[in-house]
Amino acid sequence: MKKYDHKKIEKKWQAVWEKERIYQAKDFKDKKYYALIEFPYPSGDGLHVGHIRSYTAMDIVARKRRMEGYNVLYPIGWDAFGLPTENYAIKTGIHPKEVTKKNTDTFRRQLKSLGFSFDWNREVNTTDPEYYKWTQWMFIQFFKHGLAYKANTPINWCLSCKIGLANEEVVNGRCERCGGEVEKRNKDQWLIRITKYAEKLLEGLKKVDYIPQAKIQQENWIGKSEGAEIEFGIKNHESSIKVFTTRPDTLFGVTYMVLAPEHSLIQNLESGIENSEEVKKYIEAAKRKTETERTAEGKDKTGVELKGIKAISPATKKEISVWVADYVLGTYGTGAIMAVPAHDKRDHEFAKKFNIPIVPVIEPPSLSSFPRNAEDIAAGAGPDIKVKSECYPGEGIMINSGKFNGMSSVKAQAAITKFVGGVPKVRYKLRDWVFSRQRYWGEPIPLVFCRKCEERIKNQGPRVKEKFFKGELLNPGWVPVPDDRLPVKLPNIKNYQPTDTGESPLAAIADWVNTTCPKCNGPAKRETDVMPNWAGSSWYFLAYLMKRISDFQFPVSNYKKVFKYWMPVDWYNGGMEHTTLHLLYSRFWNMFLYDIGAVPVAEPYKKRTSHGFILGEGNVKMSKSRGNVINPDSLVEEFGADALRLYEMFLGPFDQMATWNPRGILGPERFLKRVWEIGDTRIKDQGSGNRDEELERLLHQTIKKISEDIENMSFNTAVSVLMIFINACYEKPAPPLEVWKDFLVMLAPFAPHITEELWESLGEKESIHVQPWPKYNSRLVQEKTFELVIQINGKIRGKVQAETDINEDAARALAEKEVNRLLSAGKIKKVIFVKNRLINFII
Ligand code: ANZ
Ligand code: ZN
Repeated sequence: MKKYDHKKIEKKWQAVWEKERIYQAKDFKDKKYYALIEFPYPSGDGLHVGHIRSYTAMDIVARKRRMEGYNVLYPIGWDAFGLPTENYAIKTGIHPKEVTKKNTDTFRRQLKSLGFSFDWNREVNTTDPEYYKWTQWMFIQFFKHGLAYKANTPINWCLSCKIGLANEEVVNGRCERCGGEVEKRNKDQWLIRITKYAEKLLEGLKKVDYIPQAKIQQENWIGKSEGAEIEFGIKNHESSIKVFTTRPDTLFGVTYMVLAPEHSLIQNLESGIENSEEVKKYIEAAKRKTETERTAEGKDKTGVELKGIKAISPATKKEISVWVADYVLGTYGTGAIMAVPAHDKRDHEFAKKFNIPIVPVIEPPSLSSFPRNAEDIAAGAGPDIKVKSECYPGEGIMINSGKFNGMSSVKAQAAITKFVGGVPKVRYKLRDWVFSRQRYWGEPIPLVFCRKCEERIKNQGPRVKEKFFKGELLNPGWVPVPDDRLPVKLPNIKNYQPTDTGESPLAAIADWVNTTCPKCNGPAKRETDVMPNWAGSSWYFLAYLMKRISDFQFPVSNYKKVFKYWMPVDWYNGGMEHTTLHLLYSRFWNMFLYDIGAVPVAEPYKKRTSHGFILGEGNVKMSKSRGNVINPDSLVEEFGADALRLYEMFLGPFDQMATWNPRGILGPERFLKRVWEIGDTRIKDQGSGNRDEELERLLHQTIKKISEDIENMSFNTAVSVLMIFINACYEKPAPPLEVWKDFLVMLAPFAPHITEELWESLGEKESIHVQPWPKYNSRLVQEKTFELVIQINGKIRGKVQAETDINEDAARALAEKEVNRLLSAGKIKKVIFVKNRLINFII
């Protein structure tokens, strides 16, 4: 027997596949299939075993589709802008471009060593100027259509590093790099109006096949709420407090109001606030907290009353206290609430802590012990203890609500809104997308600022303004760089450290910043913020279709034909951690391109699934500091890519978390050695005409099971079925050639190298990876025997293995033997026989 030399075999076939381009997708060959994985960020750590899990899974799907006759596109590229690379550059002075090149070279080598069937011909890199010229062009489309605007928004500011941090760099309210304090600071930044698409993004979810968790997470993130805006007057003051509430039915139960610490009204009211020092101190402290910290459930509620300020309830006309408290956010609704402690849990906690009255206004259908009106409570009657200590968030019958008493609370929503002149309102949790980073390693935002153009827009009448793009009117002075001057390239610089003022390091490059206005040729300055990481990954599934991306010219409509052919992506697998950011951003981005006529479908992904993380031993995260990161290179070296691929699929249910077991790969390795032994020695020696009905049956059952398992991403059970099959073969002198061939074809998507080698050794001239996927014979799939259930008077009394399709007489004989003792007690009056299922003796 030849040795199973995985190193030699794997190298050999990888070279052949590359040369013969068997995984190359062909434009416009009918029956297309687009399989997609989330392209990696090429970090300095190299490929992670978690990447391999997801990529192997989709590789198996892609390979099966090719065998089913589809023209498959399974592409790969690099999401290469990002902070780790930039931080590394700051530390070492090595240009991020060089770092990226080195890291992508490593990733490419590693991915190739695993035998993935990627179409390497279409490799893209988001940091390639030919790539980001398109990202910039698309940003300009957002701008031209009025969906990009500059606004003063808070950023995370590290007080000791003196730089703005991305959200993911803030850990527990502290700077990830130095551990220092982080506070919110306001800065002018570019935002993209994703909120305009909130409803469309929700609607679109109805038409796609995403795993339920992904849909739910997106729905929650978009967070649609239907309610009303209601105004409360302020005593002796001309301004008012507007609140957004989803429960206008509880209006008579409002016992205080809260303004978010960011609320601008606090400044307006300042002269009337008796304890304004205390209030200011509270607001300062709130600035240091993240939203998650502020709103965490069970967190001790804090707040300060605005002494001297009273609001007037539009329902009862009574005076109520006004507070500032950080559990109310400045960024949601109107940044102010009407608090109803009897029916809202957060308000309830707050009211208990600060001894604020609690007035129930809805009686749960099951409880009737509420005091009937507010006067009773004021008179000291007090609500039932049970009611006072709990709060009832549900619907029911109105009480303590004047003329609305007795009405159902659901009906009261509209009635009370109308009664106080409120306005029905739909709100979304979704916020506009902050699209600025004060960094270097990102796509430059392709806009310049021109004073002269700003003056022209500001000073001229509406008639003249028609010449301008919406974005120019929204952002006077900002002018987009014309298409023929794209890309705006990142200049080479020496110092990647952000400036003291928190500006991007680009701001320090005077000859890059100073430019001329493309509109009026006057002096202008470039925008120095760059785009966030999420920009390039928002449309990369289109970039793959543009093939040699640099060959293509503007506008996007030049690619309509290829987009139309390939889109949408048929199956997209990726991490759950990307459901609310990347997945939502890219759906939005594509929807916008659809609306401007650049792409053929609104929803980019037909189907979305997700994989579970791989944890290190002891169920802890794999990390450098723990020293438990698994290096795939040494596993490929020692056991081979095929063994590693099989092990990753065998690790456990694909959609669940799995724990890495260093000895786990031994099972797949043993399996492959058996495959090799059978294929290399026994098959070659056999003559034709060999038949084995038992193995044939098992083969067809295996085909059926594997075919279904792959579609359901149940890869671990698929691998075990393959193992069962090989164990059965191993018991025999030699499996028949035709059976063996089908088995190899089925194994090929999982272990592409060994199967190709054994296939070739059978004298086959064409690659195993272009063979048709085997079909099963449904007659053979049926078990030869089944478990006959034996009943006596309808009760199960025993079970016995019987031949499939056994007739009644034979079944009766078998069954009588089995339950002989029990039957002898009485006379058999009747026998009920259900073919291939059961026999029932009535005695
Ligand atoms: C009174 C009320 C009574 C409320 C009640 C709820 C229950 P969703 O459903 O998530 O949209 N709210 C409004 N703006 C807020 C803000 N900026 N920060 C914190 N909370 C805010 O939540 C809407 C409800 O959350 C609103 O309805 C308001 O409290 C609160 F029995 O008004 B409600
Ligand atoms: Zn100008």
